Amino acid sequence: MTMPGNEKVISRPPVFIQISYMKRDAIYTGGSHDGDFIFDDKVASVFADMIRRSVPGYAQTLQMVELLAHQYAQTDSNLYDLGCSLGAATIALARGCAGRDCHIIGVDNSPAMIRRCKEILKDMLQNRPVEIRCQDILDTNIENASVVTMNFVLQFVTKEKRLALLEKVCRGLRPGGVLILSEKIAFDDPEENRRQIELHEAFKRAQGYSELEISRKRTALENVLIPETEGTHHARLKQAGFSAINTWFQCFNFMSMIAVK
Ligand code: GEK
Repeated sequence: MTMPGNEKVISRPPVFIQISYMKRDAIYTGGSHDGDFIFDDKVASVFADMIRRSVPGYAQTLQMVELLAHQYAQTDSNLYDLGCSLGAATIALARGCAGRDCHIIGVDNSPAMIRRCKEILKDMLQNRPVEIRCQDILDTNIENASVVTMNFVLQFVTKEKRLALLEKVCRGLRPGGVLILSEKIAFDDPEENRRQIELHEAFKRAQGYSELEISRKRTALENVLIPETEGTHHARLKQAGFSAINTWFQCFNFMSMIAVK
């Protein structure tokens, strides 16, 4: 593909976390599983496989984060990956803005994720300077930013705090900067909501998860991952100060939006 200024974007494979890090997720197969889902060592050790087999379109969102970073990253600006987990979207940002003197910052409040993320990035980005912080994204200062990604992260933030977080992101973006917001979503119509949940569960079955694993994970996430409708997201992004808001991707009850300042 040829971009403005005749730069070339090479279409690359979308799975950025190397196969060597892909230990199979079998967390919900045996034993007892009480309590809410947490991003601990056990989850971090299988996360690359877990998210790939649980989120339809995940690989596509990473591929487009790279493309969108290439399109929107401004020279001498900061690029943030909020809720970076193992750094998959951080790598996509780094690849997208290559050669533009951008500073890349990945943030996650799970020490287990951050430990593993640092190992993976050392391996995969070699000498690229990327800053990885173990911090709550509610406390992260956003400044001089041109691209911010929240790839399936806002859904874990308490509903009451979501607007203030998006306002902060918008304030920290340069004019023309973008937020890429990917989320699991809900639907107003209960019938449609049920249908989309069934389709998502069919996807998980096709990825090799058993009925037991699917139902245990559903219970564990119930109080932790709170999805909202596309309408709620668009209205909130507008209220937060973004001028152009679009959904660029949807697969069942998973969606990715781009919001331009
Ligand atoms: C990817 N973006 O691979 N502050 C910091 N981190 C947080 C917070 C918070 N308040 N809440 C949740 N997290 C990644 C995938 S996973 C998505 C993101 C999923 C972190 C949490 O620790 C976890 O690592 C991540 O957000 C969510 O593109 O598990 O569905």
